Amino acid sequence: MGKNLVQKILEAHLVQGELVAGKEIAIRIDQTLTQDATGTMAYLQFEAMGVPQVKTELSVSYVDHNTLQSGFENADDHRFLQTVASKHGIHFSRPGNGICHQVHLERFAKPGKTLLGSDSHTPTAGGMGSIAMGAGGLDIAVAMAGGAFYLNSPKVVKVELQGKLQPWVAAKDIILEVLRRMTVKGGVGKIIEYTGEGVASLTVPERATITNMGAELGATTSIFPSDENTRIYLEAQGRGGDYTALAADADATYDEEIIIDLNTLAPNIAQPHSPDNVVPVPELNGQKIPVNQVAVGSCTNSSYTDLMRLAAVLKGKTVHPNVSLVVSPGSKQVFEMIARNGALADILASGARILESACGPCIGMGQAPSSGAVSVRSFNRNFEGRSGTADAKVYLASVETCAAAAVTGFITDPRELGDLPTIAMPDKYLIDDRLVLSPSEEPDTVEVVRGPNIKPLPVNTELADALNAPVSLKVGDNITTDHIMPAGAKVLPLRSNIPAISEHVYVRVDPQFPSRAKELGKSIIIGGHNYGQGSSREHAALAPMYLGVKAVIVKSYARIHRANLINFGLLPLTFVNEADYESIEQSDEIAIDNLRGQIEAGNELTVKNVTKGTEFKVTHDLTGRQIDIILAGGLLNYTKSQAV
Ligand code: MIC
Ligand code: SF4
Repeated sequence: MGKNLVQKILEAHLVQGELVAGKEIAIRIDQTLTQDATGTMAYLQFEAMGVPQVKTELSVSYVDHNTLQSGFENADDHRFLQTVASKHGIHFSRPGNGICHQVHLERFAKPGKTLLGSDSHTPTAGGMGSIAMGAGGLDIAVAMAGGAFYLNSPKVVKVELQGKLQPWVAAKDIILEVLRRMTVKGGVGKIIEYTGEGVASLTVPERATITNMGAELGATTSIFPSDENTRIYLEAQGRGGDYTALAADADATYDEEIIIDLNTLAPNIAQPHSPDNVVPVPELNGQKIPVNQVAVGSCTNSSYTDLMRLAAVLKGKTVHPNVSLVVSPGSKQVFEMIARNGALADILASGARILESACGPCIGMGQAPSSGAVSVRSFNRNFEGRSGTADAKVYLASVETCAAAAVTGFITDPRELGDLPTIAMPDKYLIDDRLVLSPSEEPDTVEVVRGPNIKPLPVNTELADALNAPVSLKVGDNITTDHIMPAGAKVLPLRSNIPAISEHVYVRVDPQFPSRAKELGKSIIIGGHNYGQGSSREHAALAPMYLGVKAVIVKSYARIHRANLINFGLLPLTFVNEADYESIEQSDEIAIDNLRGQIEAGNELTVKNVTKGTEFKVTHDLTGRQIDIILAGGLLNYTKSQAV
């Protein structure tokens, strides 16, 4: 029987298990990437493992999130990251070089390789034909130390692209369409594989826009075949030697199938406050929705052609007086190319505000919109409050739709702008890797520099025999890690200081949460479906652990967050009967007797609601290995116990 591309690459990397959907497998990781906001923890964890040099083919440490230096913290972290990378065989991409996913695609990603990154948008490299996945920092540390990555063997969804995109309709509109159909939880446990005649008309950066935002489906990752366009892109990046052709067999089978007709696809837009709240732009066109801010950039949409298209629309025009247009090029390569060819001058002349090549406004690092503002962004997430302004209304769209809003001041169908400027991918990109530092050839002489903001990693204790704890918080469906552990300019500098950052856990949902959790000593959180969607930040598990949260009971989980809970020894439980969610209230006393015994005995546990005098069932859905990790109080304790 023919194989799909996902099966081929996973099989070539399989070190344990069988490719049966839902069953745990372990795979070899060829490449890792980290970014600064999750990287400090990942490298502290790597150091704790005592492995002198990374064992991967390539590991790169990027600085792109915490680049706003309003105090010493971020700059100190950068120094730590630079020195720790140099010592342990890791390449270091200096601040200013660009967003990890964009730079990795340009300079390092290879077809057929596995890439694990401490950032949920690592699937960007799926546009190059890599199996690229996001994970918590601890999983990256293990992979750098040569350990396998464990995951549930995914279902594979075929998305067949038929026809060709029409003028002003972009790759972004394709992924918005997939989100509209599958929703933010539709991809959990699945890998999305793109096929069909429409693939050939998409360049690698366009494919990367699609695989990048596939993270918002909750999917394990997304992937495109490696074909002639991949070869052309790699040649243009001076990396022709990295090319290999890869595709599914003609008779490959899939678990699910979706067909998208590109000929009839219209520009799409995701409305506040979820990436799947998608409508075609023409539906909003007549409403004349005034726009206050337009932001172009992020790892989703800031390639060379993206910014060239923006420049072409803006050329000779002025940004609407009510709009603040901010632009952050995805990488130094893109930034320098548009600076040298004059496109940057057209963007500047129109009145745009230019930021450095970094995540910036996407993670609330500056450029928070005004109160109640409408912000149209070429980014991938529009979760409430993520922009830094609690009541801002953030829409997500293509660069073309962003450009149309910037010049008209309203949400506008870009097809109204007239003729589409033709922008081709360059034959040769500007190649200058001087901002990527190679690791030291004399690692023993490198001293790792630690600023005062870097605090030791808190470690959990073994799981207790019984759990008796009140509910410290009850939340609903689709809770994001931005709800649990907010980011933004004020909180992000505390990423390497768990005691300090834990003061911000859940504050946007309930400002009293951190003090209440601490006062209770130990507690349980109750949640709905798709709990922990969004980012890979392990702080969303680590900081609640620090505040005494022992277990989470929800209707369903997002993949990365559930894995992070297990890694830090927090019990991830799921209601057997979803109706039991209704009967629990905040402050109810919950008890699980013979906890260790029950976990080892089977998948189902009996939980008592002592306050209500009722009982209900939950499952843990842990594999044998995960049970051992939970009993040990997390992956670090487990790894230590294995080593003895
Ligand atoms: C995000 O887009 O939410 C982030 C910030 O890049 C996160 C990582 C983090 O929180 O540091 C992600 O996507 O994993
Ligand atoms: Fe950075 Fe935004 Fe991409 Fe996250 S989604 S890596 S914050 S640009």
